[in-house]
Amino acid sequence: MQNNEPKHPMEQYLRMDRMPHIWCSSCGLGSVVTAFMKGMKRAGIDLNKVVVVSGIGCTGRVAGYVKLDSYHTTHGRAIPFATGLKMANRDLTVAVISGDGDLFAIGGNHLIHAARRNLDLNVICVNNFIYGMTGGQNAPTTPLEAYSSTAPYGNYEHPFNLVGLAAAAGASYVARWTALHLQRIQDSVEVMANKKGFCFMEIVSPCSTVFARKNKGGTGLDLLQEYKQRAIIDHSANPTEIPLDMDGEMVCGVFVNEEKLTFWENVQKGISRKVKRHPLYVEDKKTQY
Ligand SMILES: Cc1ncc(C[n+]2csc(CCOP(=O)(O)OP(=O)(O)O)c2C)c(N)n1
Ligand code: SF4
Repeated sequence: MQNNEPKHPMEQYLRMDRMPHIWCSSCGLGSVVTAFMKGMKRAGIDLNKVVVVSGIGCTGRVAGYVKLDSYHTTHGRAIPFATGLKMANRDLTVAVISGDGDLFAIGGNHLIHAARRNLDLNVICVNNFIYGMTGGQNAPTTPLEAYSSTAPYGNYEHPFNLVGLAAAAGASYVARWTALHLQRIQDSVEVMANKKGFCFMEIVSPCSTVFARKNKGGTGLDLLQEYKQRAIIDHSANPTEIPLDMDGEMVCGVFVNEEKLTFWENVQKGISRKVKRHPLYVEDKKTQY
């Protein structure tokens, strides 16, 4: 008998046995996952060799939902975990997808050093300006004067500018989009998947349940519409000069896209200078040191 049940359009990319997911309605995370999976597919790489690593938080659930090898690691430790994976098996494409709190608060030190070393990782930070999963506490990205459950009079702290920080720390690729720039996100995922070195993408995404509610932002869709109005694309912008606040422009684009030796290439270069029979030395005919 023919089965006329409608198929989920993302069925081939998601672990359907985990559905329904736990994300709130009109949260931006679903769109981010769709764009990520489509971008990876378009990148033309073997999806059996793609691994997703997440830390803890609402964004951290991505690792559980994508139909790829994936690891849901401890809070803040997605990057060290991903580093180990990539070092142990350089054939893998390793993508870290995690929240702004996970990557820039508890995990902040790991992120800047991974960028400094130019580790071969693709890091996607979903920035919803708050700690979503734990009830809306301040994150290091919460804009000045925004309300959170730990800032009932408005936030007094200057937030990190994520793209500025990643670029200043040495990332080879740095982009920022909102969760409405779905084609742009796919393009960036495709580029990052095929690019060597530390690639970083910030995706500004609505948290309908805590950030929107505490800041009278309406639904997630209302927030997305607001972000769309505020977003401008300027690839030539200096990433260190485009912080995000509560009502100014959201400058989006690809701000850094350069070639430089990765950590592994520097290891090879160092070893080849010393001894070519070292167990870690792998002759690479394309790269002459
Ligand atoms: C060591 C440790 N400290 C604190 C927590 C509690 N905790 C869970 S998720 C989270 C923050 C999540 O925020 P973010 O990374 O921005 O993710 P979101 O939920 O907003 O996507 C915190 C502090 C934890 N799980 N482990
Ligand atoms: S709490 Fe916020 S970030 Fe978490 S699932 Fe709900 S809307 Fe999304």
